[in-house]
Amino acid sequence: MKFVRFIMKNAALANAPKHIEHFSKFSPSPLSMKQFLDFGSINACEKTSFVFLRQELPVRLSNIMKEINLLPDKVLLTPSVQMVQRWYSQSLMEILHFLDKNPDDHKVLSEFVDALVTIRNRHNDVVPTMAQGIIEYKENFPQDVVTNQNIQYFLDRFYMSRISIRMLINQHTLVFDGTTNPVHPNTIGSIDSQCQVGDVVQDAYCSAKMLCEQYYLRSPDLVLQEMNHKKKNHPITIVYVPSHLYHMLFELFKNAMRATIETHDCSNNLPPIKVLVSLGGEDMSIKVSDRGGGVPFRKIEKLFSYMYSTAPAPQIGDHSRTPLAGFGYGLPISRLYAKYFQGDLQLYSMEAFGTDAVIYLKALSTDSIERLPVYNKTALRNYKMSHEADDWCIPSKEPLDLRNFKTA
Ligand code: W6P
Repeated sequence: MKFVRFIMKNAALANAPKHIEHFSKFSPSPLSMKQFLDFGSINACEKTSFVFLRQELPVRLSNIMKEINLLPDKVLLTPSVQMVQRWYSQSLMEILHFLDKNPDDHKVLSEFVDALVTIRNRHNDVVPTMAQGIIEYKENFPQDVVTNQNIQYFLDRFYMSRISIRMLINQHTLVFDGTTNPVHPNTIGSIDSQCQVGDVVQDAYCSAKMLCEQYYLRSPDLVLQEMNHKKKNHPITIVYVPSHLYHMLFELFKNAMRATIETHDCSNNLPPIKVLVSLGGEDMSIKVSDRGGGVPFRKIEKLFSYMYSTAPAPQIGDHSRTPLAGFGYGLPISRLYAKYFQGDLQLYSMEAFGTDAVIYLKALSTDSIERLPVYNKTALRNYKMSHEADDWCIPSKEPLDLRNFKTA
């Protein structure tokens, strides 16, 4: 019986490429914060959301599946990446089942919610599984610059696509699960229309502080300041997904705390982590400043590299590494969360002193529009390119011997 199911499932997946071909010809449709809120407010219409998602989800899935196929074979053919690819095919086929269903049938709508929940769970471990794929590639092939660049380019787009697909699924399942959320009247799905930035800073700091104290038995203090340009002394709020903001801040605090403690090993007083939240007409910016000794400029880009930060999982009983920051995909994925709604995350470090990490978000919900990868000729070219020589000289290690240039 298990065997029969296995055969049937693979037969169904065999049809996937033709659907991917079709749906990848459409560009994803980025939604604004306002559109997300409209789907879930008074005129909330589950039918409209269903009809939109049964088209949009296949488009977003197919667009990124075309890019998975552009990965170098050494990466594409690893067992982990193959597994992720099957999950995507499976999920695509499950959504396509709804294309010929009647949107006025309540049973169809509730089956759709169930299907989305199943799909979301299937993809829970995509990030560690892709990381395993990178490890498998690194173990079996010598690294080269071109493949590394391709992987960085791909994973940024792939994880951004994943963030956006999960956002769509979360909004639909949260808004239409038949319950309201009376505790937070301002939240619609995962969006808070009055997200108090200072509160999220405090929450993320507290969680990082607890982790930090478990390992180092102490932690730096937080000094939080707000600068609200229009409404002086009013708490700063934005329309945003608090869980995304929390994710970014938690990551920055872990890094800032580790750096602070490890550079003040023998000192009794730790310099505090200073956070400045600033709201202007266009930007809402959050600066997290530590005095943790900084990072040399040359190494800043590496902090965002999937390749550099992919290390084999620590062995059981290996206590040599702390769980507090610096491993895994925390920083690159935090930057994707910031970019997802047209923001950014940047590091400004001064070696020997400390680091400022700045999160830039849009102050206006009308500017907060999804930033989505699209599979097109330009994307295709970016995978094919950069096999050529660089157009900047390689600095020589040896001093130039000027005697060779002496005229007779
Ligand atoms: C550091 C390295 C780092 C990364 C991200 C955020 C803060 C910090 N501080 O030393």
